[in-house]
Parts: sequence; C-alpha cells; structure tokens
Amino acid sequence: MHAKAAVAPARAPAQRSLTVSGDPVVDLREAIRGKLGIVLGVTPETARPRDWFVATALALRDRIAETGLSKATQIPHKRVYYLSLEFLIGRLMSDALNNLGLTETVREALNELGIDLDAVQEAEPDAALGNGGLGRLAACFMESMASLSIPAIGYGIRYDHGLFRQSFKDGWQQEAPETWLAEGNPWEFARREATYKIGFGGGVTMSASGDGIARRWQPAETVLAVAHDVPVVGWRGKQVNRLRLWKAESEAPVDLARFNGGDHVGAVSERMRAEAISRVLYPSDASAEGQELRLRQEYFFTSASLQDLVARHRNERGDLRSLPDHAAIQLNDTHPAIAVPELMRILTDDHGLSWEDAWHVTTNTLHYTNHTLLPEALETWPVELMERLLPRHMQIIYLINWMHLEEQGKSGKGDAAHLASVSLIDESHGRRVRMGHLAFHGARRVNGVSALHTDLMRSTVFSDLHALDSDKIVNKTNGITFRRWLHTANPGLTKLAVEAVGEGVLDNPELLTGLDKFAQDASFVARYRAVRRERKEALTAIVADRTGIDLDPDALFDVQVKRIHEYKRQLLNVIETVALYQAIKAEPHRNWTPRVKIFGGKAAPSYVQAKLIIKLAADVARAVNDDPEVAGRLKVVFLPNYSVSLAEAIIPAADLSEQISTAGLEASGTGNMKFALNGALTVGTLDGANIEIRDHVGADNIFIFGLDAAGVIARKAVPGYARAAIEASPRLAAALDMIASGRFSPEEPGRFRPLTDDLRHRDPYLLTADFDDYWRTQRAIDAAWRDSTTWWAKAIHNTARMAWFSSDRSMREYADEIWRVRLD
Ligand code: T68
Repeated sequence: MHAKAAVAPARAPAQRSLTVSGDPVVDLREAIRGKLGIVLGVTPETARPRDWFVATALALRDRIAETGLSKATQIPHKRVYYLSLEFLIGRLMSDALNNLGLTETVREALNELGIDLDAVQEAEPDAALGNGGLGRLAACFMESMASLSIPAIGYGIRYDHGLFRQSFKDGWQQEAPETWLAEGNPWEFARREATYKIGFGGGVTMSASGDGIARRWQPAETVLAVAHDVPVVGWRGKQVNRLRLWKAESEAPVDLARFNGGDHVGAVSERMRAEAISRVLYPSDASAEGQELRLRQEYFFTSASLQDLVARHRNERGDLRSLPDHAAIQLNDTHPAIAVPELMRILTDDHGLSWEDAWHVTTNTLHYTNHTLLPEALETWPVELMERLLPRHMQIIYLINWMHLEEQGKSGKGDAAHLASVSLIDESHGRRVRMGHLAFHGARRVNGVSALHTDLMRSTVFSDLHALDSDKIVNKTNGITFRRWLHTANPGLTKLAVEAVGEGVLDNPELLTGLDKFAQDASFVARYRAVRRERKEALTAIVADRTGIDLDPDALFDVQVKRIHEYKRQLLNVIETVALYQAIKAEPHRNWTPRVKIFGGKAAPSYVQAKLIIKLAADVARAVNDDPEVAGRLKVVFLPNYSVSLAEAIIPAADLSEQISTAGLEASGTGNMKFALNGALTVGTLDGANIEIRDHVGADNIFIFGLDAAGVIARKAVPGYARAAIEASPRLAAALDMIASGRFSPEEPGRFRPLTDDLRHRDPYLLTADFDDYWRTQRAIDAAWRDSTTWWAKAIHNTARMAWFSSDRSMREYADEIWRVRLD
C-alpha cells in the first residue's frame, strides 16, 4: 500500500492560466483546436465526431480542474463519503456545460470551427455504471452535493463494461457488452498514487500483544485498487467534487517464468482474475446476485474506499477516534455493508484502536440507505463463503453479533424467536449473513427513500431492530437533480419558466410555484404546449430512426420506461393495451383518443419472465401497428436500449407517466418525479413517492387507481383472488384469452402461457385485482385529454408544484439530519 493517499497539495491555488485572449469563445475555440492537434493528433478536417467530443471534454476538464484547484488547499470540516456499487451518470458534457454556464460559449466556439455542439454531445457514450433507480439516484445526489457545496467524494467501481446494450431480435431482448471505455474516458484523472491492496482468502493469525491477543489477517491473494477520479461540477461551477472509481489490477501483470516456459495464457491468468473484479457491472436489479465475484466486487470497492478515507483522515487530523466528527459515510444499499466489519478491522487490527473505540467510531460514521424490501433483493451471503473469502471479517461479524445478542438477553429480550429475528446470521436457510441487519446494526441512521417505504421498513423487515432504537430509522424521500432533468433535458420549458417567473428559478426551484397562476393563461398555455410539441416531434424522429415506426405527435404519448420487473407491472400496461385494441376493433367508429404506448427498459439477462413480457409487448406492437382498423387510434412502441440519455429525450415528450407498481413494492421511484416535473400527468398507484407526488401536485392533477399497500396485503390473504377477479371482469378475461390463444404469436401459440397461467393461478403482483380500476382510469384519462384546457392546466400545475422533489432538498435533509454537515 502506498504510504500516502492523495491529499491536497500545500501550495497556492493555480494561476488562472486558461484565460488567454480575454474572449472566452476564442479561448475555448483555440483550446479545443489545440487538444485536437496536440492530444489527439488529428486535424479539424480528419477529426471524427468522437475526436471533437474528446477535444471539447479535455478543454472543459482543464477549466474544471482549475475551479477545483482553487478549493483544494482548504480542508473541509466534514466530508461526506457516498459508497455505491453503482453510479448511473450517463453523459457528462451537458452537465458540465450547463453547470459551468458555458453551453453557449462552447456552441459558438465549435461553430467557428464548423462543428455543431449537439453532434459533439451525441458522440459521448453514456457512462452506464448502474442498473436503474439506485444508481441514478447516486448520480443525482453527487451533482446536488457539488451544487450545495457539500464536500463529498463518491466511491464506486470503474467498470470496463457498464450495463449491457439491449437490442431486439424478433422481439426478443439481446444483450451485447457495453464499451464506454473503448476509446478512453477524457473526463477522468488516473491517480496511481492512490492505490491500495485488497486482500482475499487466507487465514487469521494470533499473537500475544500487550494485555491481549492481536489477530491479523494474512490474505492468500491481493488485488490492487487504483483510483480514477471523475470531477463532478456543481451548479454555477462553485464547487467541484469527485467521483473516485476503483479499477482492479494485479500486482504481477505477467508471470514471466510461465511466459518464458511457453504458457502465454497461464502467464496472465492471475492478472485476468484480478481484473475480473472491475470488468463488468452485474446486470440484475431488485434481486441479489449470490455469486462470489459479486462479493469480491463489494469488498474490493468498500475496502479501497475505507482505506482511502482513513488515510486522508490520518493525514489531516491524526487521531482516528475523531473520524465521526469529520466524516459521514453513506452506504447506498447493502452492497457496501461489509464496511461495518472492514472499518472495525482497519481501526482495531491495522491501527490499534480498542474494540469499544472502534465500535464507537464505526457506529457514528456509517449510515445506511435501504432501497427495497423485496425478499429476493435482500442480500445474504453464505457463512461458508464469507469464511473462505473474508475470514477475519467473519470473525468480527460473529463478535459483533454475539455482543448484540448478549445485549438483548440483558434487557430481558432473550427469547429464541426475538433473537432469531434480530440476529445478523439467518440460521433458517443454511447459515447466511444478513447484510441488511449488519448495515442496520452498524449504522447511526438508516433511511428509507419515501414516506411509505420508510413506514414499511419500520413495520415489516426491520420491525424488531427498529423496536430496539426507534430513532434510528428516518425517512429521506428521494429527489432528482433539476439541472439535468429540467435545465438540460428540457431547455424549452426552462426558458419558458425563466421568462415567466425569473432567472432565480434556476437557483431556487421553489419559484416554479409561480407558474401555477399561468395555468389558465392562454398565451402561456400555448407556449407550454409548443414546448411539448417540439419535444414530441424530436422523439417521433428518434422512434422512426430506431424502430421504423411513424408516430403522430398529436396523439397522447403514454410512456412507461424503467427496468422491466414483474412488480413494476409492465404486463398490466400491455394487457390494458390488448383490451383497448379489442375495444377499438369492436367499436371502430367511436371517438377514441389517439394514443401511443411507449415502452422502454432492460430486463436482467437471467430474468426469464421479464424477457417474456418484453416479447409480449413486441408481439402486441407488431399486431396493433399492422392492423389498419386501429390506425390513427393506437400505436405501440418498444424503444430499444433505454438509457439515461434516451430518458432525457423521452421524458420531456411524455404526456402520461405510468407508475403502476403493486402498492408497497416500489420503494420510491424517481422516474415518476422526472415526468411530473416536465408536465406529464401520472397514472399511478398509491406506492412509493407517488403518494407524496399526489400530496404536492394535488389529487386533481394525478390519476390514482388500485389497491393501496394495506389493500394489497388484505387481498393476498383471500384464497383464489386472481381467479375471482378474472371471472368478475369480462374485459380482462377476454384480453387474457386473446393472449393465451396465440393471437399475437401465431408461430408459437403457447408462447405466452407462462404469463397468462401465472396470472390465473398466482398473480403475486395483483394485476387482476387492479385491472378494472386501471382500465376505468385510463378511459377517464382519454376524456381528460380531449378537454385540452383542463389537461394543460393540470400539466402546468405538475411542473409548478414539483420543486420539493429536487435532490437539493434531499441532500439538505441528509446533511442536516443524517450527516450533521453544516451548509454554507
Ligand atoms: C430502486 N432500487 C428502487 N435497485 O426500486 C426504486 N438492486 O424504487 C428507488 O426509487 C430507487 O432504488 C432509488 O432509491 C434499485 O434501483 C437496484 O438497482 C439494484 C441493483 C443491484 C441489486 C439490487
């Protein structure tokens, strides 16, 4: 391990050296031209769009580094460390340009070189280092922390391959590796001086030490974690934070003896094994990946991050016992939960703190965010695997658990059922470490991500732990960064808002409420509609380009984009589509509201049922789009390869946002917030943050349907509930029959029986229970769309009332109530 982690250099801030001519456009133009020639070795004539992107990014990075350096000599009182296995950051150029206020300057600079900024931005690959909501939340939080000048470092993994690229073959999802790093990453700084050794396997030795026994882990294998920093620019460039991503490397890049002996492949096998750790992002969301490589990834990035922040603290402050005063560590879900024993190990074994001191430091520094209560997503690791891979950690976990259970006994709660429920080890399914319990017990605060989800944490999965310390669980409803999801994704709407309520809205989204009074103002409404129209036309072009399907921008754009998961109920939406198709065919001359159903999202490659749902959507789309009888009334599109950048194009173009999960199962949702902010009306269940969105936008401006969380539980207790619901709903029965009959899959009539049979016999996500209310609500939406004055007033009320869902608000709450970080 290198003696010193990267610390702030003790020297004066760099001179402002990037201002040369005094004209920012000229300076940037020349900087870009310079990067093109000197760094990339190409001329403006031979440069590809990708080269222009790299040259522009490098020129911007210089300016970002300059801003960052001006603060680098100050040691902040307290830093936030956000540990997340995923950061779904997407493209970085538009964020950087917007936050530095350089969009128009760079546009002009490139223009003078004969290049279009939009084309340059299109050449940036998405950094898809995450699966969905959890990873995107981490990205929004990083941006908000920088914007609020909260000193923060995000820690994660620099995956060579992010989330797979999705394409379709005959409507079936195909996965291909994603290659965002193929031509390097111009935003990052490799920091080899911040390299740490990460151990795996081996055993624990004991030796006499003073008045006790010193235990030391002797790993059998070590892997290097090398820091790569990506700058995160805050709003108006006031603060630059960093995202420190760890790359796995081998200590011995090649075994020369083996190589010389002719074993050229074997000579690099150790290197391959080490590098495998940061090779690919696991593509499952909302389920736990019980594979050894996953545990290696989790420990790898957690250990590197803790070693790094401990080294920084020692450099800056000396005594590790003051860590809680100067560092707040947030564990994004349980993926970094191994931080609890790892921090204990570092403090006791490596730095000689007493167990009591180390436990005090650990439990006052760590905090844990839970993102799901779905049983299949709660991480547990077999004790046997932990003992083999992390033997010292397993000892520490046993000791923590022993003390924890002793404590129960002492306070008169030593009955077996209670102990089994609060124990860090689950003894009932083979012996497994419960990572949620471990994180909970080791954290000072534990938070849920919406009011409902936090209540459910208290009353279900964590109820017994909650009873031990009722102050520990707090709610922090998620948020989204308005810089990306309004300013950059929807510049037209942003411009309109600025004109209506003033520039201040860019800094203070609460000013959006000033739009409320324009909800009936004909000229404002016309401009708001024109913005939407323009976004719909742009999306129509994208859809035509990627699917060959022509859309009518006058139709209602009804959008469900998110990971494909049974609990999110894309299937409910598809079945409603089939029912609507049948209804239109039965009464073709009725005044139907023209609709376009747009789907997007990836299924985990191993998630068979989810992939079948995608195939059904594709097959229904084919039948509907080819049927002249419904032309002009109904179109169905599945947009391939949903991503952050595609979301930026889709969301501002949506009229209706589908947030239809089974109540109690979607922890929060954040897409729901992005749509409502951009003025799409929500059709949704009383789940996650939908409830709080309703409270803010007003019940008249959202379409709520279906069972609530309590209703779901009650209904599931009724034997045969699915069959009864289908029998009671001829419309649902007819739609299911049509699907089951093979009408959409004539080449394989039984293709969708696994879906329809499951609904008839199990229906764990209560589609059948909610179908009729969903249908009724959709028809009410049809009617609302035809009353355009009312529709657009509702849309404007949505935009006006979503300010609370800014991730700046979330981050302020975390800073105040969890991290205890003072804001300027
Ligand atoms: C999401 N969780 C929640 N998980 O589903 C969503 N899981 O309701 C919430 O808004 C969001 O977190 C932010 O709080 C996820 O996205 C994962 O992606 C995931 C990844 C790996 C393993 C398990």
